[in-house]
Amino acid sequence: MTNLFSLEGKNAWITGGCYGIGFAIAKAFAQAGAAQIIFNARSQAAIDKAYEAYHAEGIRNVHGYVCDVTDEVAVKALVDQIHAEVGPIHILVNNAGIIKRIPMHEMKRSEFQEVIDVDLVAPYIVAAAVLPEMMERREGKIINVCSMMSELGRETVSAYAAAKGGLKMLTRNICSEYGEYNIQCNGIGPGYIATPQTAPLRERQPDGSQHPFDSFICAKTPAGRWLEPDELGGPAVFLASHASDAVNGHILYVDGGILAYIGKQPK
Ligand code: NAP
Ligand code: GCO
Repeated sequence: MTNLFSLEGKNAWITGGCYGIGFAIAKAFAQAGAAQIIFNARSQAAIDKAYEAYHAEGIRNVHGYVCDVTDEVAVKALVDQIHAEVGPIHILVNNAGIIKRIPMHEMKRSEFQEVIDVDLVAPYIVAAAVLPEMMERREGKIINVCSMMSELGRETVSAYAAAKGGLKMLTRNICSEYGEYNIQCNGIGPGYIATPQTAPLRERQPDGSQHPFDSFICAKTPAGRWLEPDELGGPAVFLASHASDAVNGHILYVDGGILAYIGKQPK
């Protein structure tokens, strides 16, 4: 029986795969045998730093490109460059994302728009750019990195929740529109993961005490802890592999049970 979870012979593009969740997913893909790993960032400095991190992990079949995922012209040009320099794109992970934590009534329209552009419009831009080759090949995997905020709201993250909620439905619509081409588009919904994006929510208070939000999330997670980026690797490999060929339009929540749990009663 062939290894359904193998990514051998597959090239994978993880947007924003320099660190955090994207880097963890790329590592897992490499461990699953991916042929080539492709990532991008907005600066060459970030690319160079990421190469060091990949090489430190022994991953050398990796290709980094400077590209802002909100720039449609640059994304389309990068797809052509990847085809010329690396080969086909079998797997796309729309990972790149930002968050702005500002009360909605205080948020500038430009700030709201920036979050929407990166977290919702860019996944559309990048997916639309890689779909033609997947359609022609009649095979492809698209994984959109959603969020707890694809299902839940909270104070100060209105733009992010709107984007991630939209990304859930974009995932389902790509599934609906392109399933006939043997393209599977699913979402992965991380819970609360210890990355630079959530570092402000875990910072020690001036008196050395736990950040209130840190305590809150530990109480909301059955395991009583933040999750690590590497814990997303296995679920991402599943969604990128033939093991999930019959899974389409699904958001796989990797949240340690947050969505199932009312939360630990305060002592
Ligand atoms: P992170 O540590 O802030 O990393 C985000 C990555 O996206 C960075 O590599 C960043 O590169 C890149 N990026 C941002 N805007 C970009 C743009 N316009 N063009 C190209 N690259 C861009 O975030 P993370 O925690 O790893 O999160 C990764 C994804 O998971 C995001 O979509 C996030 O919303 C989602 N997520 C995170 C959590 C969590 O708890 N951490 C939970 C659920 C979902 P730069 O260095 O250039 O900024
Ligand atoms: C926040 C966090 C979350 C996480 C993630 C949860 O401010 O609540 O940043 O939004 O990033 O999206 O799944």
